[in-house]
Amino acid sequence: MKQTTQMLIFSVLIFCASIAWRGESLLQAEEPRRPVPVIFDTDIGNDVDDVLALGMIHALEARGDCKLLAVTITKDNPLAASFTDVVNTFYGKGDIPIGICKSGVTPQPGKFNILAEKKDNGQLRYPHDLKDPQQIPDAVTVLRTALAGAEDHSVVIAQVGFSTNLANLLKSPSDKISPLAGEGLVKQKVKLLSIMAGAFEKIPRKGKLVDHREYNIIKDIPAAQKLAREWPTPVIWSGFEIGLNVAYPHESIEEDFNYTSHHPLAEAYILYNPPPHDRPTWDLTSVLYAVFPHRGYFDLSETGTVTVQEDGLTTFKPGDGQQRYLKLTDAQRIRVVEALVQLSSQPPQK
Ligand SMILES: [Ca+2]
Ligand SMILES: [Ca+2]
Repeated sequence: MKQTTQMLIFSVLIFCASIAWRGESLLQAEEPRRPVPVIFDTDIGNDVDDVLALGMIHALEARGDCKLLAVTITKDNPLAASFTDVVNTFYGKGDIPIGICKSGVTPQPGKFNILAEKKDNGQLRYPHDLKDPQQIPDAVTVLRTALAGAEDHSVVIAQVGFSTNLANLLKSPSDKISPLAGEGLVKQKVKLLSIMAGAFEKIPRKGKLVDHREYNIIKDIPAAQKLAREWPTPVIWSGFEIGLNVAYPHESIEEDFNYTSHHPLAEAYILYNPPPHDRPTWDLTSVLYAVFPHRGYFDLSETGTVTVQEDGLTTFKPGDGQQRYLKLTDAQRIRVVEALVQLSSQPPQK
């Protein structure tokens, strides 16, 4: 009998220890102070997940969860900036600073940024005032200004395009915006980089699991290498596999955006790849983590470092380092889809 009791106590102890260990391994971040200051760095126009992600940020801002400081763009076409201004203006935030880079990368207008110039009866369908390419500031200037004006260790950057702007920020010298050079400024102001790029699992293709050289990486490999090597704050990577496993239900596009006769998110989605297509939610996952890191939407890998190979493959090595990647269970996937749908389709505040 005594032995049975001892066994029981031992089992309970083991159980508690395993819970504690599991709690540790699943540990999410602390609740951030709200509103979380966010910079959105995007290649908007190359795919439509950037647009839904920007809509989400505006919904989160309306709820007091985040504050959008600036949008910087790595698609080298001025309509990307104009269309960003369209979306910001639609949500009542037409004065948010927008910057762009001159990189020559993906210079084509794309399928939906042309909505910025769409007219009905001679009037712009979507009013906005960032139209002249000469008016659009340089991304690094916009990034440095936003960071210089922020509280120390507060800013979360969601990078959902190429690493061009953030690599250029790291290289930037001190100037009249800040006495700190790029890396020092980032170290002082940025809390977290939440980035959609790379792949940390093999991806199914034609019935096989294969290495995936992810688009945001391969479009500017030197910049991605510099970022992975030198970025001085914690980095959370949302690999290709995460958004791929969380498809945006097209019924939402058909049903949730009809509160207005023209909606820039729904029209962009339809121009890009119309319902019944369920688009993966790559960029949205990085925004969700950026603002709700503590809510268990995702699990995290152990800490380590990400290396970007010459051919664009990303590899993760556990150990010292401030980088992790997102992981997702089936139960989490169901929660994440609902959160993304409700946030992207939330109407602007009156
Ligand atoms: Ca504007
Ligand atoms: Ca993107």
